[in-house]
Amino acid sequence: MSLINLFDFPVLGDDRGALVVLEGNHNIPFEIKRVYYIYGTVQGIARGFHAHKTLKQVAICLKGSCRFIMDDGKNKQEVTLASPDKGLLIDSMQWHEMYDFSEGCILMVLADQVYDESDYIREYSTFIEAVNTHVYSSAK
Ligand code: T46
Repeated sequence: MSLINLFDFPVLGDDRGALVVLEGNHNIPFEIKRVYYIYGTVQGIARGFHAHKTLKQVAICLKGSCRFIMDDGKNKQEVTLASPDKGLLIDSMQWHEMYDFSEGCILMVLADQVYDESDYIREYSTFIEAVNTHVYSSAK
C-alpha cells in the first residue's frame, strides 16, 4: 500500500497566469475547517515528527519545495512536494516529518478539524503502540 497519496489539481491557466481551485468535498476529500501555512523555515530544520489520531490534512507546497517522510508504523516512504498544483494527503495515523525546505518555501495545509493538541501523538513509541493495538483507525 502506498503511503504517498498525491492529488493533481487542475490548473486553469491563460495568458495572465495560473489559477488553482481547492474545494472541500470535491478535489479536497473533506470539508475544510482550517488552513495554515508554514514559511520562513530555517535552513536544515525538520518539522512534524507526529501523527494525528483522527485529523486528515492535505499539504500543498505553494512556493519552493520540501520533502515529507510518511510512516504508517510499518513502512516509510518519502516524497518531494514542489508544485502548487499537487496536494499530499496526510491521513490520520500517519507519522510525518518534513525536511529539506528550500529557501522561500511556503507550505500550505488544509485540515478537516480545528486545532486540537490532544489529537497529536508526538512520541514515536506511543505512535507505534497505538498502531499495534489499533487504538485509532489507521490510514486508508
Ligand atoms: C502537521 C504538520 C504538517 C496552533 O496553535 N494551531 C494550529 O493550527 C497549528 C497547526 C499549530 N499551532 C501551534 C502548535 C505549536 O505550538 O503552533 C506551534 C507549531 O506547531 P507544530 O510544532 O505542531 O508545527 P509542525 O510544523 O511540526 O506541524 C504542523 C502542524 O502542527 C501539524 O498538524 O500535520 O504541520
